[in-house]
Amino acid sequence: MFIIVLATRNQKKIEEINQILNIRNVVLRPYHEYIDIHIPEPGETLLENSLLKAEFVHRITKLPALGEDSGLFVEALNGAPGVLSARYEVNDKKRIERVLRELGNSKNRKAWFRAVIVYYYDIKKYEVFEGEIEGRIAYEPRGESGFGYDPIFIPFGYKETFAELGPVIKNKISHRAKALKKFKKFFIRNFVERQK
Ligand code: ITT
Repeated sequence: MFIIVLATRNQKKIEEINQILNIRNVVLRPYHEYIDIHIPEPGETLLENSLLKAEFVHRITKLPALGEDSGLFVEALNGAPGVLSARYEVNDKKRIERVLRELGNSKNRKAWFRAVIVYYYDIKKYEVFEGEIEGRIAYEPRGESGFGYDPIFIPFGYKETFAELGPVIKNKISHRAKALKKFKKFFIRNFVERQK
């Protein structure tokens, strides 16, 4: 059994990563099973934060680690909340209210989610994977599923928000799904097929 430690405390992210990755003989374990600490995210980019999380967890556990930093970027807000998505307000409800308030009745509602994943597998050895999905911001929150900004994000080509579409569709098309699929390909090529 091959263990990969997930460098995230976000339970919803953990569920999504588990549903999307699903690699035979690979077990994903959240890092709080090894150490109970909050990893700070002081970086100015998703990559900096993702790398910091993955490297930290690898150093502590000595196991391969997967870091993920993501965010919602709104064009009319000059890319905000962006890398500050998790820190924009104290909870999801307030974060959503703030985005809707700042956007007001703006006709330009273009937005995109972005995820940067770092697979840190040995000292100074890591690989980066990115995924993005474009869409627009709804005028009010809709739907119950998912987390974060899902109730106000309508992916391109759909009328429903991520929170209305639910996990089966979201986990096929999301920023996280795109980045994780690239990782899965890399992982299978380099760590599974080589052992055959
Ligand atoms: P970890 O750092 O422990 O992984 P976190 O929630 O703080 O958990 P990030 O720092 O990567 O994660 O912040 C990402 C934030 O961006 C997240 O809290 C949401 O507010 C938002 N976000 C990212 N992906 C999202 C998604 O798929 N759906 C809705 N919101 C998302």
